[in-house]
Amino acid sequence: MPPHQRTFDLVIAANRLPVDRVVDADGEVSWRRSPGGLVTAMHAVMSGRPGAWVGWSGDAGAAPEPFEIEGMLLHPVELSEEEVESFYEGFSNDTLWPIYHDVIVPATFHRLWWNAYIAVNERFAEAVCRLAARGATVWVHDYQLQLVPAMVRRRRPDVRIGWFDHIPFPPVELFAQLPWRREILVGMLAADFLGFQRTADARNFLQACRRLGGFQARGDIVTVPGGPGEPAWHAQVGAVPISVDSHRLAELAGRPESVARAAEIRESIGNPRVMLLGVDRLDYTKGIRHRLKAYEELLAEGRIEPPDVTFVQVATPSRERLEAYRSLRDVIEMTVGRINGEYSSLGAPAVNYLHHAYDRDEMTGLFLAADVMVVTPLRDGMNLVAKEYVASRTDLSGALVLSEFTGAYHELRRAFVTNPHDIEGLKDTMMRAIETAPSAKRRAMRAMHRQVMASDVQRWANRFLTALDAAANARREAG
Ligand code: GDG
Repeated sequence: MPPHQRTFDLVIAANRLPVDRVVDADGEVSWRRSPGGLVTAMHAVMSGRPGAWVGWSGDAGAAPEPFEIEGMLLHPVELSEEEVESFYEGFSNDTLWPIYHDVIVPATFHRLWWNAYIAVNERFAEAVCRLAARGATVWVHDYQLQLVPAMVRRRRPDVRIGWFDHIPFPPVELFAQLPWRREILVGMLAADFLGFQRTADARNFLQACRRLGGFQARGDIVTVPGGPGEPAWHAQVGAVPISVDSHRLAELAGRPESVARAAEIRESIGNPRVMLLGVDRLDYTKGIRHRLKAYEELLAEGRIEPPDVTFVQVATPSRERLEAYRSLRDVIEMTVGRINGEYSSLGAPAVNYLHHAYDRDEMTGLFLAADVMVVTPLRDGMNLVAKEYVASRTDLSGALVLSEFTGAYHELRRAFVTNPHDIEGLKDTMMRAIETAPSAKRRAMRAMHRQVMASDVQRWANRFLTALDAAANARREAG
């Protein structure tokens, strides 16, 4: 059957397809798996399950034909150049992203961006409905597609709809700033089950439903009154923290090539006694500036000295057309330049700064090479990097500095926990992570490693799908 006529029992909708289009020197087109938290997690979940994935290819203009990869149908959705600016860069990343991350930078509101958000969400919903078999499970992801549940429900009352929020759900006072707050809540509430990273996110959502939507929210169920003659709708809300493909990461970490690569990396930066590592998308939520400031002050105070202690920062390029991201890059690169000018010697930079994306093997080499992983977001839904580091440390060595403003903090309590706004505190925490006796670090890492190995991404997906089934079944029985 031609791909566009097939239907599926599981349909994923996420802003991006899990692949990037690559054109080689001969003009040959191929698809490469893209980096990013959602994709990394969902790829692991989808492998081995037949299904379809609806998403944007990453290029503006006409969408490529649907194609199959590893048994999964990928269905590209078209975004025009104008929609990339208004829907993606505008409403998603310049309105919602700041509001949902504590307004670390101010949010921008434009009514035209909102119109584009509606139009693109409709397009996603149409594609989902075309691909969903009767009674299928539809799993909608993240803040770019909050209206899709209601748009799908209107066309296809037969399907079960789950929605998962990868980023924080903001406190009601911040969410209240959105001129379209009620429409967004109504859009989401057509799902049978809405999953969040932390209990606090689920609580914030329930409060927004009560205080801003005027809906009844009792326990973890929100009731939406039906139209005339229609029954009320009940949406179930819960916390289902996402995780990583722990066993695969541990297996990769155990390969002799990974161990050899880690040794090479350390060699290439002058064999420091302590290698500190940061790996983030270059995003203002990740606290890269704060950790560099702490590191710079530790150098200035003579508490550490390169090449004995060296910092490696991977800052993966992200959202580069947005002003907030461009100016963040300038500030970070200026800081790195200043630190290196002041504290490096020939062949031994104080900060090794890498503005590239790397493949998974190289990431594993970096995780294995690092004595201290520094994860200091000001706000982060989960932070998979923290969990990836812990999963990779199969010999139970290493130390994790972890911001209390990440979702991961709620599970990895044995980390060296820090408030990144408190630079003195961050400096002390980094020093403790360097100086604590290996035996104590080992005990902490053992507890965290066990936790991450037991709660992997497959378990997360099963928990989500089970909660969705339970919610949909309860609705059916009640109706
Ligand atoms: C969002 C939420 C939530 C990064 N650089 C490279 C690369 N990565 C991979 C990491 C990790 C993922 O991307 C990043 O995930 P994070 O969770 O750290 O952050 P976001 O991208 O902001 O993700 C976040 C997540 O969704 C999942 O729900 O945890 O809170 O903001 O897997 O390893 N991967 C490769 N090369 C790179 O250069 N291969």
